[in-house]
Amino acid sequence: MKLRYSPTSPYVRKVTVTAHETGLHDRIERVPTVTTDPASGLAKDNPLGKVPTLITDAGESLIDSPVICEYLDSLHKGSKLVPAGPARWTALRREALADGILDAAVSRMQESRRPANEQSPAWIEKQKTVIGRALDAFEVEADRLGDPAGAVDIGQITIAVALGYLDFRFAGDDWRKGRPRLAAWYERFSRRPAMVATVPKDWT
Ligand SMILES: N[C@@H](CCC(=O)N[C@@H](CS)C(=O)NCC(=O)O)C(=O)O
Repeated sequence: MKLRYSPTSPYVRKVTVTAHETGLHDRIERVPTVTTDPASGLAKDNPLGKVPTLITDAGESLIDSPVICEYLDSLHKGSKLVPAGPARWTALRREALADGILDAAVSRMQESRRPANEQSPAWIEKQKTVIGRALDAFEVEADRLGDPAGAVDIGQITIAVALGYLDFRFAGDDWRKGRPRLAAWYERFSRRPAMVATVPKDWT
């Protein structure tokens, strides 16, 4: 398998954490990809021009981190990251909400990189509000997120990656303030080897 990636993408981190947790990391060849460079050939594998994009051993291109993570989950025999039964919907609900934090945070980041006179303060404020509401929802259920050192699911991984991205890009916002249970859960989850091995570094 080949994974087209960029080093700071949180969606790529989510896939990479999943690869570590499922024991598949060594089976994935990593292909650095600059999404804005037409010479990268990304568009041929993913017409949307986004990373992560996974090319399977059969040559099929899989796009979108939920799809790629579910594919990786289908390849191993261990405890499933996308569980069956009622737990499936809890995990997928949490994944979708945490992906929403990522979407809003990436959008805010991109907006803040536009020339100052083209930026929309209202747009940035809207993304902050969305992120705050989603974090508050996770604080409410923080005690039910599961043992951070135990069996893992895709909801937990995506929440942790989203919180890590907020630390990486918006450390000054202090998302922990007023959310002590979520902060405590994240502090423990961050110690998992898969999280430690994938801490984002600022290349840009
Ligand atoms: N929903 C997608 C989002 C992927 C995404 O937006 N990736 C960003 C990098 S953080 C990207 O490739 N952006 C390039 C572009 O939109 O042109 C996923 O979960 O994989």
